[in-house]
Order: sequence, then C-alpha cells, then structure tokens
Amino acid sequence: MTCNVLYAGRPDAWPTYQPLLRAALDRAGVKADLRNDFSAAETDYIVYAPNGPVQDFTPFTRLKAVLSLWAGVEKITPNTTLTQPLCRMVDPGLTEGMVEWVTGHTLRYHLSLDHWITHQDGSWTPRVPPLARERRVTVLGLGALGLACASSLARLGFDVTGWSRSRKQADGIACLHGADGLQQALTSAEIVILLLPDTPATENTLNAETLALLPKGAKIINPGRGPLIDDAALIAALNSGQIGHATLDVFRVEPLPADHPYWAHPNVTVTPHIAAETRPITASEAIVENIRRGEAGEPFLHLVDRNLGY
Ligand code: NDP
Ligand code: OXD
Repeated sequence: MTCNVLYAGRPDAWPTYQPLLRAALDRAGVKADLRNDFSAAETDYIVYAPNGPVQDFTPFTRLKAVLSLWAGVEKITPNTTLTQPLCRMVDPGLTEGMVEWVTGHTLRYHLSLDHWITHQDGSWTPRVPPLARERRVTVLGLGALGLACASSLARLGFDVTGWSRSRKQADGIACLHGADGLQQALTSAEIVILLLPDTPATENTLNAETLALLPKGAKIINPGRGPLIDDAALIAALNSGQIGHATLDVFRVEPLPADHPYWAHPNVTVTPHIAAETRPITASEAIVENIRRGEAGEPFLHLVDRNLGY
C-alpha cells in the first residue's frame, strides 16, 4: 500500500525538503507519494510547521499522524481540531546546533568574554577565571536538548545540575525534579540554562521568587521559550543586580518588538530565535522513520502527550 505524505511546512522550504524526504523514503523502503498539494481527504501524514498552511485538521479524515518539523509544539498542542497522534521533532542536527550555542554562551559567561572584549583600555588588571569544575551550571529541562547540553557541559568539566518533571539519572549530572528540586537546582546556580517546553506548567518558571533563589549576579541563558520567564521580574532582577546578565533567544512576542526594554538593557543580549534550527538533511530522516513506523504498525517516536503539552 502506498501512503500519501503532505508537506505542510514553510512553503519556501519545500524545494529543500522535497528531494531529501523523497530520498529518505526510498532509502527506508517506504512506499509513499510525497506532495505539497494533497487534498485533506487523501492525506495520511502531514509534515507540519506552525508557519505552514495547515491550521484546521478537521477535513483530514484519514490522517494517521502529524509530524512536526519543530521541537517546540506549543502552537499546535492547544489545537482541538487535531485528534490524531502528534510527534515532535528530535533531530540530531538541531541538537548539535543547540549544544554548540549553549556551550558557546556558557563559556562566554564562564570566561567573562564580554568583559575582556569591551575593556581594551590599556589597564593591566588580571582576573583569572575559575576552572569549569568550579562553575555551577543548572540546566532546566533534561529532554532531547537539555540532556545533550548538560552532558556536553559536564564533559567540559562544569559542575552541572539538571532539573526535569520526572526523576532522571545521567552520568556527570546531579539530577533533580519536582518543586523542591527546582529550589535546590537554583540556589547555587551561577549560570542557568532554560530548555523547558512552553506549557501551562512551565510558564514563569523564572519569576520574582525563583530569581531571588539564585546567587547574586547569576547569568541566565534562555533558548527554550519566552513564556518560561516573567519578563518584568527579570528586568527588575537585572536592574537590582540580582541577575548579572541574560542571553535571550526566545520571547513571548517574536520578532521582539523594537521598543521592548530587553533591546536597550545593557545586561541583556538578544538573539533572534537562532539557537538551533531543524536541519533538513537529518530532520528528513527523523520524519521518515516515523512514517515507516506508522506504515509498519510500530509505535511512533517522540509522541506528544497532549495533556502535558509536550
Ligand atoms: P523535550 O520534550 O525532549 O524535553 C523537555 C524537558 O523539559 C524534559 O526533561 C521534561 O521533563 C522537562 N519538563 C517539561 N515540563 C516540565 C515541568 N513542568 N517541570 C520540570 N521539567 C519539565 O524537549 P526538547 O529538549 O527537545 O526541547 C526543549 C525546548 O527547546 C522545546 O520545547 C522548544 O521550546 C525549545 N527549542 C528552542 C529552539 C531555539 O532555536 N531556540 C530550537 C528547538 C527547541 P521530563 O524529562 O520529566 O519529561
Ligand atoms: C523549534 C524551534 O521548536 O525552532 O524547533 O524553536
């Protein structure tokens, strides 16, 4: 039997994805027609992105699964017209990119690179950075991305604590979970990295109360999602010096409005949601593996729990 795969990602990315998905389907031996214009009633699988053309899933009467090109699924989980399985993107290329971005910004804080780059004034004032093993880093979220980043930082020698919803064990990482775990994870963290999904339970994870738990001058790196942070509380904490600096890649409103106080704040670095992108070459393999599984009657990988929202 042949299945019909509708590409409903960003229209301008179709020429990139079409040959990659086609080749991956052929390599996997999956009999499939792949198009960007199947009618809803003939579609078995949707390769989906929130900035693509499909918003209403009601007419997709024979749909077997929606396969997200994005890791974050907060834009689709509340969509009540979708009743079929939804799989999120876990892409080795995207993970690699996130590890590089997070490691880069962690090292930047650890080594005070901003200080040395901006203080080229002729003064000779040695300030030797501690070793990585003397630097306490906390990663909030130990999923595909958080765990990869935490492990990479631990391999560099950092003293890494991780926090997740459920109990976990990972080499070189002190794993905590639940509300008490969050408190413990924050009290000694000099650098905090947010890699949680945006769900009702994670909104404002960093707020006035939790920011106050951090040691004075702690640094924040947020490549997760904007709503994880209470913006007003962060700005107040930056102004008081409780938080030394924040590097923010994601925001409640994107693009971040030009008049948003983050842009002008001397202790904030804004990046435009570039921490890690889905890489078509590796993502196509991930998408096709789930189509193969669907056709073989095997369980899908990376299924979203619609109740939890991730
Ligand atoms: P996963 O779903 O694999 O991991 C999510 C992690 O968050 C899990 O460890 C989970 O715990 C934990 N978590 C979820 N809810 C809670 C909670 N209430 N309390 C404590 N921990 C919780 O996601 P990924 O690692 O793949 O991605 C994380 C996020 O990164 C995405 O949702 C997306 O928002 C963002 N992202 C950003 C990009 C960028 O360019 N800026 C690119 C790609 C993704 P448990 O393990 O117990 O389930
Ligand atoms: C994603 C993202 O969720 O790019 O994939 O943020």
